[in-house]
Amino acid sequence: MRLLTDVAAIVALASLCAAQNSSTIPSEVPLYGNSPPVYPSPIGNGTSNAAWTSSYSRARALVAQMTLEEKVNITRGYTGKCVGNSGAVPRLDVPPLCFADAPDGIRGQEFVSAFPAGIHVAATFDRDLMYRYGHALGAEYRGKGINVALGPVAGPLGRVARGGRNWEGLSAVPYLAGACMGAITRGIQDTGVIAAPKHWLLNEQEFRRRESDVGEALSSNVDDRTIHELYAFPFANAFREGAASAMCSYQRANNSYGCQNSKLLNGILKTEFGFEGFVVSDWGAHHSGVASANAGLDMVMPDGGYWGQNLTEAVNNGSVSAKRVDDMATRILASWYQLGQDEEFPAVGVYSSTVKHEPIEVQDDHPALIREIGSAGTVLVKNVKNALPLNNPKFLSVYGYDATVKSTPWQNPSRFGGGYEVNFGWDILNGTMITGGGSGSNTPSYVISPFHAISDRIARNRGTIRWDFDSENPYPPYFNSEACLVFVNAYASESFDRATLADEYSDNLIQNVAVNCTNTIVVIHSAGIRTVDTWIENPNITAVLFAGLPGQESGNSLVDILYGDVAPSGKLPYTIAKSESDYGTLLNSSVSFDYFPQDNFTEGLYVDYCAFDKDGIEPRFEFGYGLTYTTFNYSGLDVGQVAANTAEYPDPNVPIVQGGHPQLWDDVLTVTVNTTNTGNVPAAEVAQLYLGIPDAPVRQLRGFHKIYMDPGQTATATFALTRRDLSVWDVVAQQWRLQRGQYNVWVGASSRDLRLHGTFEIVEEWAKHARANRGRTP
Ligand SMILES: *[C@@H]1O[C@H](CO)[C@@H](O)[C@H](O)[C@H]1NC(C)=O
Ligand SMILES: *[C@@H]1O[C@H](CO)[C@@H](O)[C@H](O)[C@H]1NC(C)=O
Ligand SMILES: *[C@@H]1O[C@H](CO)[C@@H](O)[C@H](O)[C@H]1NC(C)=O
Ligand SMILES: *[C@@H]1O[C@H](CO)[C@@H](O)[C@H](O)[C@H]1NC(C)=O
Ligand SMILES: *[C@@H]1O[C@H](CO)[C@@H](O)[C@H](O)[C@H]1NC(C)=O
Ligand SMILES: *[C@@H]1O[C@H](CO)[C@@H](O)[C@H](O)[C@H]1NC(C)=O
Ligand SMILES: *[C@@H]1O[C@H](CO)[C@@H](O)[C@H](O)[C@H]1NC(C)=O
Ligand SMILES: *[C@@H]1O[C@H](CO)[C@@H](O)[C@H](O)[C@H]1NC(C)=O
Ligand SMILES: *[C@@H]1O[C@H](CO)[C@@H](O)[C@H](O)[C@H]1NC(C)=O
Ligand SMILES: *[C@@H]1O[C@H](CO)[C@@H](O)[C@H](O)[C@H]1NC(C)=O
Ligand SMILES: *[C@@H]1O[C@H](CO)[C@@H](O)[C@H](O)[C@H]1NC(C)=O
Ligand SMILES: CC(=O)N[C@H]1CO[C@H](CO)[C@@H](O)[C@@H]1O
Repeated sequence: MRLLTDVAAIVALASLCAAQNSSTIPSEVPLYGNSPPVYPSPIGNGTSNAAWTSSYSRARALVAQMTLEEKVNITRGYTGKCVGNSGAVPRLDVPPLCFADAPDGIRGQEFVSAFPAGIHVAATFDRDLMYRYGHALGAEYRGKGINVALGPVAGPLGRVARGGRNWEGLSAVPYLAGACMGAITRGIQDTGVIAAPKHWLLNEQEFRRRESDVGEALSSNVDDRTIHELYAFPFANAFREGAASAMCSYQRANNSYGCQNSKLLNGILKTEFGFEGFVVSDWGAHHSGVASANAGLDMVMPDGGYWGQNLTEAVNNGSVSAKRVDDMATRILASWYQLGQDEEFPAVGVYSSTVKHEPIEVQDDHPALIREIGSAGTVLVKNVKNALPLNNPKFLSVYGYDATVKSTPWQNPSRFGGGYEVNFGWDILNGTMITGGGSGSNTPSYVISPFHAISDRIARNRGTIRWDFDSENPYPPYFNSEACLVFVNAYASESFDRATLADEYSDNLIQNVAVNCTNTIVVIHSAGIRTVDTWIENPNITAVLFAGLPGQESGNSLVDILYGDVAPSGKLPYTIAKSESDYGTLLNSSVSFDYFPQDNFTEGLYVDYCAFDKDGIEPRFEFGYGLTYTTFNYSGLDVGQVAANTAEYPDPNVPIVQGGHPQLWDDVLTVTVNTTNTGNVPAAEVAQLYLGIPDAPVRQLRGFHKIYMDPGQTATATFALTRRDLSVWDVVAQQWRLQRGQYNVWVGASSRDLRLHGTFEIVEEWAKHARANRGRTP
């Protein structure tokens, strides 16, 4: 059989008997990009490690007993209790698997926690908190009998400043996003729950992300190097940590839909990354039967899509091989065994809120962790006149719609952050924001609002608090008040991109308070970038906190910082520009209204601070920036050397395992630096390492180390750099390549606050020998 190209598959929309021939594409269809065919689909073999080998042999034994109908049955979804329910094989005691949202807490259930959103976790720059976050989330999923947690998210990465789902993801900087993806995945899976990193791949905006009556979904057209060094990069960490599932995406890539793109699924995911788990479609992202099966999709959700009985027929008539369906079933069951879900996995405890049921409480001690992450991810960007920490205040004024829980956020009982088209943002009716909207929102069992937590502190001190949540121009001012706290937010949701990075109502509110209050402290809960230039230089605005999307302990996390019980240690996971236009073509989503909208990622590797560095644009607050209540000194940069015998490419004779070539993860260079707390309060610093790789952006984050230090204490930050961290993707060799030549190393407190500089060189063997000989004294 001639294998169809992916483009043909898309154009012959959604038909299982899809075009077998690219000549069926109507000549008027504009072809901007063509996704290279990669067939056949690799057969999972469990060779990554002993655990997978055992899971595969058990899965194969079970699949061998199944009829074709039974195998096909477990590759599809059914309506049931969960957001997704896979088909079962009752005859062999294979249960349905329960799939649920969201990446920051189970949505729509009672007695669950609302965790901080992904972008907030990234802002902690703390690998230990990332792991504990994943572990706590996983424990809640497991407690509710949910087999597959739909997350974590590295797609969107955050290419588009106004992207509606950037907050579900981690950071537009692939190294930081990768560290989070790895730690969260390991945390989730250590509880026996399958993680499904999403959305694979190039899902960077909401506008035209899906097909509709105005045309097909947009096509993300991205070059091979950028795919590897930017968009696939953080996913590799999740696969390296054993992620047993992956969710393919809605949009197209080079005109081929994400869930039938053989280059992305068969090629990069299952061949290069050696993925042993199963690929599940995003909900309704199925566009063809034969094409998606052959391109590497293993399970369709939430129903049968173009599979079901059709897939059985396609096997019977040879359009899809029996081996491919065996592989789908084997991958699904091997993942189930791999996470130990065949033994003592709790029964599904997911219920509709309108049905009386036994409560299943899974919150455990997670509120303390949520509170800790909430403050650790809060970023202090301005602090003058010793505004913060507050010094045991007796009188505070609190302003703004975002200070308190208001109205009925449970209008839609399944999500606090609002859903899809609803603007739960700055509107004065909506109250404080702890997460964003859509499927990535969560359902807190309670919310500690900023006003609630501040009131508690004031009450303990027999003080006074005054408030006005509703006015854009609060009046009168309280001249006895020691500080005026203004709360605003910047909302985003799945299904639409943001219309602005800063709304006028909130900016007016802040300025109106500042007119009459010389100690105005601004707190912004934002689902991503929020510009501040209208008022940031106003001298009456003495402190500004980016409080992110902190989850249910929002107020407690905040007062820990305001009152100085915890010194701020969060760093911005994105760059805040002075003006929205500074983001250039990466401000907005694609605005193409074509039937086949095209989005050419012509900026390549230059997103976020790399774009600002390249174009010489001074940001307001750069990636990695964040103040605290003390100061740090950097000294003693020690840049080691890459071992003399380190080859340019990983050894081709070493087999690929899940996560890619294993040598990519070898530490090849260790850099250390000393940091000293030179101020008066204990605090944590995030030492950041930026690398200048030859023939790459001038500086890229390739290490961070968060260390807590008492006043006067010196600590050593250590950065272990892997082969991948030092490599570029060689599009000709189709392999990661260590560059030859001089590398620059900067260590500092942000992507622009670079305190120390060093270099090292990787030279050709022959050159190195020549040099060594020259240097030798006879
Ligand atoms: C095989 O079966 C599928 C599913 O019914 C159908 O769409 C396709 O046209 C068939 N192909 C052939 C060559 O008969
Ligand atoms: C496929 O294309 C070739 C020419 O490129 C044509 O001869 C053949 O008939 C086509 N087959 C189908 C099934 O359309
Ligand atoms: C995308 O790139 C293709 C190929 O270079 C070009 O023909 C097309 O005009 C570009 N589309 C847009 C919307 O820029
Ligand atoms: C898209 O096309 C570009 C240019 O030919 C290529 O480098 C890249 O690998 C392709 N990606 C996919 C997913 O097909
Ligand atoms: C397919 O799965 C459904 C849903 O779990 C189940 O009711 C049905 O019995 C399964 N069919 C077969 C053939 O096992
Ligand atoms: C197992 O699959 C991986 C990924 O496709 C492949 O690289 C490897 O060669 C396979 N190993 C064996 C023994 O077939
Ligand atoms: C099978 O294919 C037909 C025709 O393409 C489609 O209408 C149907 O939804 C498909 N799915 C199932 C489960 O039958
Ligand atoms: C500031 O205070 C003065 C009175 O002292 C009042 O007239 C004015 O309206 C106030 N401005 C705002 C914005 O509240
Ligand atoms: C700062 O506050 C003082 C006192 O209310 C006021 O006179 C001044 O105009 C304010 N400055 C700004 C820039 O709002
Ligand atoms: C961004 O989109 C808005 C409409 O949503 C449009 O008015 C504006 O011109 C766009 N800006 C850029 C830089 O494309
Ligand atoms: C770094 O700090 C440690 C511990 O204080 C100290 O022993 C070491 O000499 C310092 N290294 C440099 C290079 O300053
Ligand atoms: C629950 C609630 O009050 N929701 C409101 C949030 O704001 C939008 C307007 O932007 C209103 O339509 C909702 O009713």
